[in-house]
Amino acid sequence: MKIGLVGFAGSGKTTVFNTMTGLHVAIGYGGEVRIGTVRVPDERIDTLSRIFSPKKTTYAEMTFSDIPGEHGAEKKGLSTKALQQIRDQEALCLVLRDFVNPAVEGTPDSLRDLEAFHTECVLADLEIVERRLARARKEKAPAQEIAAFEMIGATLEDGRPLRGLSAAELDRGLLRGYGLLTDRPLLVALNRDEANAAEAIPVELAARIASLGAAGLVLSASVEAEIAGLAREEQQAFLEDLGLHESALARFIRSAYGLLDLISFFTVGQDEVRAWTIRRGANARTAAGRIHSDLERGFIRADVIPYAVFIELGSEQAVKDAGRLLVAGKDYVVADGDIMHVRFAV
Ligand SMILES: Nc1nc2c(ncn2[C@@H]2O[C@H](COP(=O)(O)OP(=O)(O)OP(=O)(O)O)[C@@H](O)[C@H]2O)c(=O)[nH]1
Ligand SMILES: [Mg+2]
Repeated sequence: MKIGLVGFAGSGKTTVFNTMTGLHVAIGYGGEVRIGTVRVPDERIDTLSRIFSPKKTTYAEMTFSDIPGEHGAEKKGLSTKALQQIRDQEALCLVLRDFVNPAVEGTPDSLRDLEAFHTECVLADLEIVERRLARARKEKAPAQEIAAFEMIGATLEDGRPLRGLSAAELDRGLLRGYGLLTDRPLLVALNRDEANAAEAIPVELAARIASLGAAGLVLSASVEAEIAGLAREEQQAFLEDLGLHESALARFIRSAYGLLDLISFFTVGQDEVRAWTIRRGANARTAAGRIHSDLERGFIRADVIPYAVFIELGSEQAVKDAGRLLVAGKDYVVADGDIMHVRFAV
């Protein structure tokens, strides 16, 4: 999962990046895009790894890109370069400034900044869609395709994000390759002073986040970046002082998995215990394809043990003996925590 940290200059993107990755990138203005990968903590993987003692334990990963808020001529919208960097991401995390930054003029107004970011995304998308529509008309594309792009254009003209359209309303196959920004899943991180670190998102802002089809989360990046740099045992006490129970990364991951509707399944053995990430609702064959395309193409069946059943009975053999191994065909809908063994032939 590739997540881009975006937002206006001085909103704290680099500080959030350090909070999430535990890295110590120098904060300040501008700079290059930085990339950092973190493992998605999962106690189930810790447990499976203890049981199997594999040569290798692999957690799911999340890659953060810190994208400088570079603006084009006279600050009229994001620059072409910044837009391209944002389009490359699978999901976006908009960092909103809710603290006084002496280097940035004016008092913080996170609702205004959210609106401004959304508008920039809408305009950037509209430009692409209008160009695409003009070409489709000129080339006499199928009426259905033209109608779809007209509907997309009208949605954007209306100021609505494309992510709000259901699969029935919009065939996303048409959008592939265009990198439309308002169709990207959006997480809004309200970055504030440590005194308010545990306070909820203001009602009005929360409502706007919801109407944009996004998810919101609060953090206090500068202090949480320091905490992220401490030894694990020390972190908890500092978090509790702020009124928090979990690290910013743990909260972020939970929000992101919820927003993107992601779940994990596992593969186990003496060589490797590993977590894989898929969309909820994916079937066994699609899940097999996450592991390797050969497993998807040559899929025969999957032997599935729900994590809870495995823990209850203690070993794969005990699960088999108890007749609780699930033999899953290609259409089986994978559940969070399924331990899968894919049978395939190529
Ligand atoms: N009080 C407070 N200050 C913060 C917080 N997060 C960041 N800052 C400060 O805000 C300033 C800008 O932070 P950066 O992380 O460099 O912001 P940025 O969004 O990466 O800025 P650009 O890369 O220039 O777009 C720094 O002085 C940070 O210490 C926060 O949660 N609270
Ligand atoms: Mg920065």
